[in-house]
Amino acid sequence: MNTPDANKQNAKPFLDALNKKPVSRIPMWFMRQAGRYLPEYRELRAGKNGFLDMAYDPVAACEVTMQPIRRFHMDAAILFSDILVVPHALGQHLEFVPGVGPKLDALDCPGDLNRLSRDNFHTVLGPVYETVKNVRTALSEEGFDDVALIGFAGSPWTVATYMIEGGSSRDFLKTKEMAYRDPDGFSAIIDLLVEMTAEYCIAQVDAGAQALQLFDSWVSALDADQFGRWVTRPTSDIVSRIRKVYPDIPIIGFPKGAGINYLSYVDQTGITAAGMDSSLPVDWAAENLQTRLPVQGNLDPFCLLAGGQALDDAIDRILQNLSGGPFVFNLGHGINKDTPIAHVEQAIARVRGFKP
Ligand code: 1CP
Repeated sequence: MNTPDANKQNAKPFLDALNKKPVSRIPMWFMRQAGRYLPEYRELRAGKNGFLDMAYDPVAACEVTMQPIRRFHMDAAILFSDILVVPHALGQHLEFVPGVGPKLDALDCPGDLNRLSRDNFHTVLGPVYETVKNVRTALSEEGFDDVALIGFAGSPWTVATYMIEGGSSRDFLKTKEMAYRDPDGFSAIIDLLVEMTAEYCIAQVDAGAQALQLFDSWVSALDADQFGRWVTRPTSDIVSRIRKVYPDIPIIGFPKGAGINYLSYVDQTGITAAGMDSSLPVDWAAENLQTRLPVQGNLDPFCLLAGGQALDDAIDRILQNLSGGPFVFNLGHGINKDTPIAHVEQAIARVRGFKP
């Protein structure tokens, strides 16, 4: 029905903000919004063998993606998957060990790349594309016409750290050593990730993703020169490859902890919007980033965990500085699993009730 009301319903504030259009409300979603802080997630997870099983189950993964939408009516759903499905689909052994985290069969040198193969890449990732289709159907059938679906991937540097360290790391010693000692060899790993990450993102858009986010969680480990080489350049390559196929797809870059390197990153990568971690001062971001492109962020997830007056104050500070330009409210990193639901509700009410 083409009434003015129906038109209004079809607007998606999240996509409008990324396209620098006027918004009917400040769009918001939370990184890791589907996850262990939700009782309905824990319940579904308990019936599955493990995290990967759930990520490769298009019905369960769709259900989990929809949980925070049904409960909170966030402005964007983010595909439930993980950045490590890319090395997994290249044939690297991956498991998520409860209480420990991801474990991979580490690459000790660039020559170990020959253990990997791209032959089954899209077959392994087929269930993820199926999930994307299922979520689009669910959003539409359940009347969430104003909610957009975000697809995502890890950026090459961050994914390479897991492939080389064999799991989470504090100092990324093996990865940094390889990058300094054998930059050409390390480049071969990054270049493979550039190519496959771009293909993976394009396939998610083919399946129905309406925006993409590139997670680069561990860039604070790099000096400015290495940042240019292993973060800015590969991200820019991925963005151009995606744009050749989908010139208008919004791409959010999230180089967590980039600090002053955010400036070269937003200038040189071609991303649509910058995801900001909590360490960026919002007045600096308003002046130096938001004047160039839409920004997203950056409430400290631990402030959300703590709640109370500090939470309201932090939200007001962010909104006072950033609501005047293109902006998506989010956390500065993933939500902590011990966050009370009541604090999430408090944050949403504060953002929704904000009058500039
Ligand atoms: O036991 C569980 O339920 C598993 C916990 C979990 C979840 C919920 C993992 C394991 N991954 C995920 C989902 C996930 N991961 C999403 C889903 C969408 C959402 O709701 O946001 C996304 C976008 C990610 C991305 C991801 N995975 C990143 C980048 C963002 C970030 O948090 O920095 C990284 C680094 C990972 C690796 C990862 N996945 C899981 C673990 C325990 C880790 C290691 C984290 C670390 O090294 O500290």
